[in-house]
Amino acid sequence: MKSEELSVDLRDTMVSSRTSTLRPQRRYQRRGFRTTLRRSSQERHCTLLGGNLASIQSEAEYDFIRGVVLKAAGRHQESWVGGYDAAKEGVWLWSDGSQFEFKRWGKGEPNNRWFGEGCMEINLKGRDFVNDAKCSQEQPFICAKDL
Ligand SMILES: [Ca+2]
Ligand SMILES: [Ca+2]
Repeated sequence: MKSEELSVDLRDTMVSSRTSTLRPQRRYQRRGFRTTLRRSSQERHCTLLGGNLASIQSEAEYDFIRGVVLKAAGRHQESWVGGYDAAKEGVWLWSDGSQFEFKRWGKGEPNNRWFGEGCMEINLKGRDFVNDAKCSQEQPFICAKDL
Protein backbone atom coordinates (compact mmCIF):
# COMPACT_ATOMS: atom_id res chain seq x y z
CA MET A 1 0.00 0.00 0.00
CA LYS A 2 1.71 3.11 -1.10
CA SER A 3 1.02 6.60 0.05
CA GLU A 4 -0.64 7.74 -3.15
CA GLU A 5 -3.50 5.31 -2.59
CA LEU A 6 -3.84 6.51 0.92
CA SER A 7 -4.47 10.01 -0.28
CA VAL A 8 -7.24 8.57 -2.39
CA ASP A 9 -8.60 6.52 0.48
CA LEU A 10 -8.85 9.53 2.68
CA ARG A 11 -10.99 11.33 0.22
CA ASP A 12 -13.67 8.88 1.06
CA THR A 13 -13.49 6.92 -2.10
CA MET A 14 -12.40 3.76 -0.40
CA VAL A 15 -14.67 1.45 -2.28
CA SER A 16 -13.48 2.46 -5.67
CA SER A 17 -9.87 3.05 -4.76
CA ARG A 18 -9.14 0.12 -2.61
CA THR A 19 -10.94 -2.98 -1.56
CA SER A 20 -11.05 -3.69 2.11
CA THR A 21 -13.20 -6.49 3.29
CA LEU A 22 -14.23 -7.74 6.63
CA ARG A 23 -14.72 -11.40 6.08
CA PRO A 24 -16.92 -13.11 8.58
CA GLN A 25 -17.19 -16.71 7.48
CA ARG A 26 -19.71 -17.75 10.02
CA ARG A 27 -22.00 -16.29 12.57
CA TYR A 28 -22.18 -17.77 16.01
CA GLN A 29 -24.90 -17.27 18.55
CA ARG A 30 -23.25 -14.31 19.99
CA ARG A 31 -23.69 -11.18 18.02
CA GLY A 32 -20.86 -10.09 15.89
CA PHE A 33 -18.51 -11.75 13.53
CA ARG A 34 -16.17 -14.59 13.93
CA THR A 35 -14.28 -16.61 11.48
CA THR A 36 -13.13 -20.16 11.56
CA LEU A 37 -10.42 -19.58 9.00
CA ARG A 38 -6.92 -20.00 10.28
CA ARG A 39 -4.55 -17.15 9.86
CA SER A 40 -2.73 -18.77 6.95
CA SER A 41 -6.05 -19.36 5.22
CA GLN A 42 -7.00 -15.75 5.83
CA GLU A 43 -3.87 -14.58 4.12
CA ARG A 44 -4.60 -16.95 1.29
CA HIS A 45 -8.12 -15.67 1.09
CA CYS A 46 -6.80 -12.15 0.75
CA THR A 47 -4.33 -13.30 -1.86
CA LEU A 48 -7.15 -14.82 -3.88
CA LEU A 49 -8.81 -11.41 -3.79
CA GLY A 50 -5.62 -9.98 -5.21
CA GLY A 51 -4.38 -8.46 -1.98
CA ASN A 52 -2.98 -9.33 1.40
CA LEU A 53 -3.97 -8.94 4.98
CA ALA A 54 -3.93 -5.19 5.42
CA SER A 55 -0.73 -3.45 6.35
CA ILE A 56 -0.93 -0.16 8.19
CA GLN A 57 1.30 2.45 6.66
CA SER A 58 0.38 5.46 8.74
CA GLU A 59 -1.74 6.78 11.53
CA ALA A 60 -4.29 7.90 8.99
CA GLU A 61 -4.47 4.48 7.48
CA TYR A 62 -4.87 2.96 10.91
CA ASP A 63 -7.86 5.22 11.57
CA PHE A 64 -9.21 4.39 8.17
CA ILE A 65 -9.06 0.66 8.73
CA ARG A 66 -10.67 1.04 12.12
CA GLY A 67 -13.44 2.94 10.45
CA VAL A 68 -13.93 0.15 7.94
CA VAL A 69 -14.30 -2.35 10.75
CA LEU A 70 -16.66 -0.17 12.71
CA LYS A 71 -18.84 0.23 9.68
CA ALA A 72 -18.85 -3.47 8.84
CA ALA A 73 -19.21 -4.87 12.35
CA GLY A 74 -21.09 -2.07 14.06
CA ARG A 75 -18.48 -1.86 16.75
CA HIS A 76 -14.73 -1.86 17.22
CA GLN A 77 -14.44 -5.58 16.66
CA GLU A 78 -11.08 -7.25 17.20
CA SER A 79 -9.73 -7.97 13.75
CA TRP A 80 -6.55 -9.18 12.17
CA VAL A 81 -4.32 -7.05 10.09
CA GLY A 82 -1.19 -8.17 8.29
CA GLY A 83 1.55 -7.67 10.88
CA TYR A 84 3.31 -10.74 12.20
CA ASP A 85 6.44 -11.80 14.01
CA ALA A 86 5.60 -15.46 13.86
CA ALA A 87 8.61 -16.16 11.66
CA LYS A 88 11.13 -14.56 14.00
CA GLU A 89 10.19 -13.40 17.46
CA GLY A 90 10.37 -9.64 17.78
CA VAL A 91 10.92 -9.02 14.09
CA TRP A 92 7.69 -7.59 12.78
CA LEU A 93 6.79 -7.76 9.14
CA TRP A 94 3.81 -6.99 6.96
CA SER A 95 2.53 -9.90 4.97
CA ASP A 96 2.29 -7.70 1.87
CA GLY A 97 6.04 -7.21 2.01
CA SER A 98 5.93 -3.46 2.62
CA GLN A 99 8.37 -1.90 5.04
CA PHE A 100 7.42 -2.20 8.67
CA GLU A 101 7.55 1.22 10.28
CA PHE A 102 4.53 0.95 12.47
CA LYS A 103 4.79 2.35 15.97
CA ARG A 104 1.27 2.48 17.25
CA TRP A 105 1.38 -0.44 19.59
CA GLY A 106 -0.63 -0.26 22.76
CA LYS A 107 1.20 0.42 25.98
CA GLY A 108 3.26 -2.62 26.86
CA GLU A 109 2.59 -4.23 23.49
CA PRO A 110 3.77 -6.23 21.74
CA ASN A 111 4.18 -8.39 24.82
CA ASN A 112 4.23 -11.85 23.27
CA ARG A 113 2.08 -13.20 26.05
CA TRP A 114 0.71 -16.67 26.61
CA PHE A 115 3.70 -18.52 25.29
CA GLY A 116 3.81 -16.50 22.15
CA GLU A 117 1.77 -14.01 20.21
CA GLY A 118 2.78 -13.70 16.61
CA CYS A 119 0.00 -11.85 14.82
CA MET A 120 -1.21 -8.27 14.89
CA GLU A 121 -4.76 -7.35 15.73
CA ILE A 122 -6.56 -4.07 16.14
CA ASN A 123 -9.33 -3.16 18.57
CA LEU A 124 -8.44 -5.41 21.49
CA LYS A 125 -11.54 -5.15 23.68
CA GLY A 126 -12.66 -2.37 21.41
CA ARG A 127 -9.78 -0.17 22.38
CA ASP A 128 -7.84 2.18 20.23
CA PHE A 129 -4.50 0.48 19.89
CA VAL A 130 -2.73 -2.40 18.26
CA ASN A 131 -1.84 -5.63 19.98
CA ASP A 132 -0.01 -8.83 19.25
CA ALA A 133 -2.24 -11.83 19.79
CA LYS A 134 -2.22 -15.52 19.29
CA CYS A 135 -2.47 -16.31 15.61
CA SER A 136 -4.86 -19.18 16.28
CA GLN A 137 -7.47 -16.81 17.70
CA GLU A 138 -10.60 -16.76 15.59
CA GLN A 139 -11.69 -13.35 14.46
CA PRO A 140 -12.40 -11.37 11.34
CA PHE A 141 -9.64 -10.01 9.21
CA ILE A 142 -9.06 -7.13 6.90
CA CYS A 143 -7.77 -7.57 3.39
CA ALA A 144 -6.42 -4.72 1.36
CA LYS A 145 -5.22 -4.53 -2.17
CA ASP A 146 -3.69 -2.00 -4.45
CA LEU A 147 -5.93 -0.95 -7.28
CA1 LIG B 1 5.70 -12.52 19.08
CA1 LIG C 1 -0.22 -8.85 23.26
